[in-house]
Amino acid sequence: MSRTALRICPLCEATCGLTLTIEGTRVTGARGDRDDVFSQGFICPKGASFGAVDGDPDRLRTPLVRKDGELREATWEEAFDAVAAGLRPVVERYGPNSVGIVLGNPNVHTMAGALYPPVLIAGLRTRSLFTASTVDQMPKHVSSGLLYGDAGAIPVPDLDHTDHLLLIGANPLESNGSLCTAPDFPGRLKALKARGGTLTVIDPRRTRTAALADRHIAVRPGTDALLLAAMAYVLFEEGLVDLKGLAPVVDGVDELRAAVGDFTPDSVAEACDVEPDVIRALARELAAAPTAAVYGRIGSCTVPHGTLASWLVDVLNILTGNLDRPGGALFPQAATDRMPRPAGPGHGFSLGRWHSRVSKHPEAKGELPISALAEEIDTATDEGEPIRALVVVAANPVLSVPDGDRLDKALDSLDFMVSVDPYLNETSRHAHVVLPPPPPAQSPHHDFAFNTLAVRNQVRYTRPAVPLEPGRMAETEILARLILAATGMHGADPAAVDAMVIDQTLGKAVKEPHSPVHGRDPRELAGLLTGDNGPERRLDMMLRLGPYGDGFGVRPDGLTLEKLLAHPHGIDLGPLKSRLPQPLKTASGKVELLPQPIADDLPRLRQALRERPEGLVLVGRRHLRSNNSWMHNVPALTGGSNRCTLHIHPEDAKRLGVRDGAAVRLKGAGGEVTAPAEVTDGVRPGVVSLPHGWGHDRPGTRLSHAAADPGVNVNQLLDGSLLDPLSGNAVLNGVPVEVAPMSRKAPPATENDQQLT
Ligand SMILES: Nc1nc2c(c(=O)[nH]1)N[C@H]1C(S)=C(S)[C@@H](COP(=O)(O)OP(=O)(O)OC[C@H]3O[C@@H](n4cnc5c(=O)[nH]c(N)nc54)[C@H](O)[C@@H]3O)O[C@H]1N2
Ligand SMILES: Nc1nc2c(c(=O)[nH]1)N[C@H]1C(S)=C(S)[C@@H](COP(=O)(O)OP(=O)(O)OC[C@H]3O[C@@H](n4cnc5c(=O)[nH]c(N)nc54)[C@H](O)[C@@H]3O)O[C@H]1N2
Ligand code: SF4
Ligand SMILES: [Mo]
Repeated sequence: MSRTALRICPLCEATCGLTLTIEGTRVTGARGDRDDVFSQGFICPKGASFGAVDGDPDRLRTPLVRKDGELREATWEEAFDAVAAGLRPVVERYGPNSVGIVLGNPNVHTMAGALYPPVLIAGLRTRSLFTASTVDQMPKHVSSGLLYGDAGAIPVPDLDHTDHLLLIGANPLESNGSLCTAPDFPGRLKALKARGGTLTVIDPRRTRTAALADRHIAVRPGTDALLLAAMAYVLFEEGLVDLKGLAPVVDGVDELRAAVGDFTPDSVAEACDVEPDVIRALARELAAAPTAAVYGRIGSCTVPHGTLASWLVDVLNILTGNLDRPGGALFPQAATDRMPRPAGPGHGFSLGRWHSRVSKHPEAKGELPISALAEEIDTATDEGEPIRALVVVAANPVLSVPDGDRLDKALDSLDFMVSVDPYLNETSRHAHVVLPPPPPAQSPHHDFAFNTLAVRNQVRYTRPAVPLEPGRMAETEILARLILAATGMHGADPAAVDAMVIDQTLGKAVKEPHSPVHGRDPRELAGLLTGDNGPERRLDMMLRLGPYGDGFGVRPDGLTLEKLLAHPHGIDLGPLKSRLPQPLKTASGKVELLPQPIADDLPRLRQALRERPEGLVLVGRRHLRSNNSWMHNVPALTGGSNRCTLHIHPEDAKRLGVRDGAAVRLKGAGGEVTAPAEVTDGVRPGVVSLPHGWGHDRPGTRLSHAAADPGVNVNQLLDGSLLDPLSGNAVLNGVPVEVAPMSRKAPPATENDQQLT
């Protein structure tokens, strides 16, 4: 007998509602939930394979603990004993910074990952925090921090209402969108065109997204900041700047005009490889559109000027009056956001409050660059202790971060490492303890992070679709116990962690004059919380304190967990609305258009006007049926186009003697890899593309399918030294590489060829 259950899909940022078919405790099917208030039935091939992802036989079922050098199955009790015994002596002997925390991408796709890591970081008081953000969107956090005073205030393009979308370095037809949560992103782009809107795509590859566009600009990788600066220049020069309603909340327009004065279309054209007339047209189209949104993603962030490019994306939205208005780029308001305080000056955003020990990288948003993780472990310095123990939650940095080989060795040298991971993979194989979370069908779901980035305000919660299998532990409980073990409270009741957070949060809320619970008794409020367990009570608390909440009875028709449970397909909270000046937390209480750290970084951009790559440069790409490094073990999702091949333009292939399908050798600053060539004019000349997340051929893993077709690790071509200095974000795109055919009988090299010697 089969039944169905609802589950929000955790496999990408689109957060589609799924209807799962369940036989016994096995998920045998998944289709889009037509009644979902946000996704309305949309599903992609990854979501359709939810059952296969969930039921992967290689998922770990019990904890593993290293004994006599080998990882062996153990009980939960043994595992947490080992965690406490491994971490505490390191903290006590060498101090909190000697314990590193590494948080990977799936933390934004689990409730546990949203609710517990902040408690772990605060409890350990370590500054050695590294996350996937510094191989991803840290430049956007920094630009938002500087512009708006809040690193979390990220404007989202109003996809469903805009007349013109300028999309930079993103390929939502494969990725399904990022920092812009939108189920059926492809359908929304088609709807934009159907209502007479226009789409412009800037990408060195002619992606499936670019193929939809009215205009595709195959920019030279790494030069978007120059291109966007020149667009800002044109807006000023041609008198197209029109802040509209934003004028009273924006500071620094004149300073900005002076700062972009050098970036004329003629001066950037050669570096970007885009004609000056085209740059002018881009600026004019943006200004002329009734409404428009500029949106940049991975290709605009993971480059040497990532923060400047991210800043310029918002600058263009502001100069054309498109920030914070329907059809432009808006700040979402999620149900679990804190109750907005009244508008007014805030504390602003600081960078570099501390620095990494070895290379002195400035912190950003409390994090150090994950590219520096290996050196923080393997390099001794006069001041401070190296990292000797590591807590890794949902991360596979050996594949996802530059120079995995070095990190591989560094991890081996640690006194202690614990991984919270469902797989024994390239990273967790180094752990002394592996704590496996249950598969997604056995976990509850709410999108704390993605609802703050969604193109429509809405709220949904799904309880576990399948009960926990015997011997399993919820990931929320795993992380709560891990916090206790790491902070010297091993053995205490994990519910104490939630109770402490609830106490602190309510205690603060009753003191805030703008809170609906101002002046009330926190214990009385705690007693009103509903939910089956700590995480649910915390969700209830956040909903009730939040902008749509019932305020613990103040607004009886407001949101509570009970109300949400009564709406299993979610509750629509309406389209995005204008919110400025309320979200601003800058010291001036205004949008600070030309913040000092940005102004200080512009000379570096001016230098880039003269830079031209001599040889080929590498960019990445994503495939629809994949997700970073961890979905290559599911047979239903591999094969076909989802393969680790090197895309190379026919002209480059011909010049280098590279044949379609033949093996080519790539060499970069961090090492060499070999991959089959796919000759295609889908990449522009001068650029080659290799996807990331591959290289599943290391020993000691348990990834039977992935190991059979391992691919190669593109990040081995990088040595981790290339960073965007403001954000510490890794440069993953536009990196110089040498390419040569493997066959001996390559045509004779000419002087201009990038042959390997
Ligand atoms: N060259 C290059 N490198 C890149 C990128 C690129 O574009 N080019 N992209 C970068 C980006 S954007 C990102 S976000 C990073 C991602 O890099 P990571 O954050 O390292 O993410 P993944 O590689 O997806 O690895 C996720 C890990 O979480 C585990 N996992 C899966 N589900 C769960 C769960 O429910 N709970 C727990 N605890 N663990 C789980 C998986 O088994 C895996 O070990 O990679 C970056 N690396
Ligand atoms: N199927 C699938 N979906 C995913 C993921 C996945 O691995 N697979 N990962 C998820 C994650 S963690 C993230 S962060 C998002 C990322 O979502 P997206 O940002 O949409 O990611 P990509 O598909 O890598 O698109 C980046 C594009 O930037 C282009 N590019 C490279 N360099 C430059 C440059 O210098 N300038 C410009 N203008 N473009 C450049 C690349 O050619 C590529 O087409 O996707 C998420 N969704
Ligand atoms: S688009 Fe993303 S969230 Fe939607 S079904 Fe596919 S993987 Fe899941
Ligand atoms: Mo990402």
